[in-house]
Amino acid sequence: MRQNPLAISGALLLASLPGTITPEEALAQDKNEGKRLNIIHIMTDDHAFQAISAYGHPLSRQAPTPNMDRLAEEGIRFDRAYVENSLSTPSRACLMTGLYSHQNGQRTLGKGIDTTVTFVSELLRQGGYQTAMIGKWHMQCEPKGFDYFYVFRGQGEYYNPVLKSHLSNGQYLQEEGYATNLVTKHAIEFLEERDKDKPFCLYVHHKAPHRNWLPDIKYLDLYEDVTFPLPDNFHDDYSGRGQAARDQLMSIDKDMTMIYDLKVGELDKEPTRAPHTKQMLEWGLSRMDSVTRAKWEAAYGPKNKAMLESGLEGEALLEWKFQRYVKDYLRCIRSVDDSVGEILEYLDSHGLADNTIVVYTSDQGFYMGEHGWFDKRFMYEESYRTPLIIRYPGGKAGIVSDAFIQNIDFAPTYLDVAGVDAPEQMSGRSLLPVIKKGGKEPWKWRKYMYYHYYDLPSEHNVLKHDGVSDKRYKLIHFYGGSEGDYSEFYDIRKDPSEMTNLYGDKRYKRRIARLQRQLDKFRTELSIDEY
Ligand code: SGN
Ligand code: CA
Repeated sequence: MRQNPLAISGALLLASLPGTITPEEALAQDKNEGKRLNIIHIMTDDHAFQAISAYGHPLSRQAPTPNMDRLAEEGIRFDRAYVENSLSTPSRACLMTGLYSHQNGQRTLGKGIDTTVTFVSELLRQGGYQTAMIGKWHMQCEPKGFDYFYVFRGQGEYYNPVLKSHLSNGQYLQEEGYATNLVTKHAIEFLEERDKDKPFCLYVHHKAPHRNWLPDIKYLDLYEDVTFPLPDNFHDDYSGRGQAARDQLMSIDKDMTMIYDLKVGELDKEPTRAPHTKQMLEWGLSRMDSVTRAKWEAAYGPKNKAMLESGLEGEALLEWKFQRYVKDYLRCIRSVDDSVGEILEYLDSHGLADNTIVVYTSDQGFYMGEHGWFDKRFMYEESYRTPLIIRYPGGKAGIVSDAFIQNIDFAPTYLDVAGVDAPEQMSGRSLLPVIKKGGKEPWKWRKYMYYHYYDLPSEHNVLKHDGVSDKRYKLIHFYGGSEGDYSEFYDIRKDPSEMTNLYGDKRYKRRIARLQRQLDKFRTELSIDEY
C-alpha cells in the first residue's frame, strides 16, 4: 500500500521546521557516533574575549593568540557564551555540577558548595572515563571524582607555586617554574601516563591571567613598545546608571594599585583607595630563586625608574596604568596561548586529535578598561560573557556561532559526549546538538538566560544583582544597596558598551515588561530565594 504523504512521522515533521534536525541528519553529520570521545576542557581564569585575536577585538590585534585562533579555525567560536555568576568559585561550581549557584550552594567566593551534589567528574569516572584536574581548582572542597590531579593552593601562585596531587597525601609541594608552564607540563604528563584503554576527561585550568598579572620571565618585555588602544568608554562617568556602577571598587584610576598590581614597588605611599601593600607583591615574588628575581628586577627596574622620574600625573598617569596593566595581562595570555599550542601539538603527534573534543573557555570575562574597570562580577557584557571555542573532531570548522550558551551547560555536554545519563535535576543543557548543527541552536533552545551575583560584602564592592537577558536586551535588578533596589535595562545591539540605561524609557515599556516577566518566571521556576 502506498503511504499517505500526509501521514509523516514526528521526526520528519520536525525536520520540516526551520532550525530543527532529524536524528538521521545528526547521525550523518557526526562521524563520531558510537565512539566515546576524549574531552579536554581548557579554562583560564579571568580571560577576556577581548584578549583572543580570533574574537577580533582591537586589543588583541596587537597581541595575537595564534594557537587559540587555530582552535577557532578548526572549530566553532561562540560569541554568546555566558556565565551564571561572574566569579571564580561559583563559576567552577557551575562547571562541576551543571547547576545554578543557589542550587549547588556556591554563591560567593567563600564557603557554600553542597558536597552531597555529585560532580560531573564522579559521573564520568563511574561511566568508565579516566578523569584528571590540573591547575586552578579553587573550590571550597577537595577535588572529587578525579583519578589524577595536580592543583594549586587557593588562587594559586605564579612563580614556583605549590601544588598538591593524587600522590602527595594532601601535602602542597613547591615546584620550580612558572604556573602556566607547570600546568601544561602536568597536563601532558597525564596524557602520557593515562590508562590508554579508557577514554579520558582532562580539565586544564590555568591560574593566568588572574590578578596581579605576573608574566613568565621570558615575556617580561613583550609588547613593551606597543601602545594598546583604550576602550571608548574608558572615561565612563556612570551617569544614568545606579549606585552599583558608581560605588564599585574596581576602577583602574582609583583602585588599581601601583605597588601590587603594577609592580612599581618603590613607591612608599599608595595613592589609590585599595589596601594592597608592597608585602603583597613581595609575597608573589617570594618563592623565586635569586637568579630569577634578578631577571625580574632587571626587567621592571629601569621601566619603573623612568616612570617615576617622568612625574606623570592625572590623565597621563592613568593612561600609563592602563598600558602597564594591559601589557602584563597580555604577557600572561601569551604563555596560555603557548600552552594551548603544546596541547594541540601533543594531540596531533599522538593520534588523539581525531577522537578528542577540545574546549577553550574562561571562568568568566574581564574588564580591559571598559567603564574604566578591571575585575568582573557585573552582568554587563565584558564580565557576563566568557570566551568559548570548541573543536569537535570531524565537526564544522571556522564557524562563528551566536548560540545562547551558559556555563551550566558544560557538565551535561560532557556526560552526553560520554554517553552517561545526566541527572534529571541538572539545569544546564547539552551543547552536543548545537555542535552537531555547526553552531546553530536546535529547536526549543533557550531564548532567555538568568544571571545572579551574590558576593557582597566583598573586595570590589559590587552590589548583589540578578537579571535576565535575551540576545538583544538585558534587564538587571540590583538589590540590597543603601539607595534602595533598582533596575537597569540595555539594548545591547544598539548600545553594546551599555552606556545608556533605558529603564523607565517609555519607548521600551513593552520590551522591559517582557523581560521582567521572564525574570519573574526564572525566579519562580528556579525557586530563587533572594533578590
Ligand atoms: C582576589 C583578587 C580580586 C578578585 C578575586 C576573585 N584580589 O581576591 O581582585 O576579584 O580574587 O577573583 S587579590 O588582591 O588577591 O589579587 S576570582 O577570579 O578568583 O573570582
Ligand atoms: Ca576568575
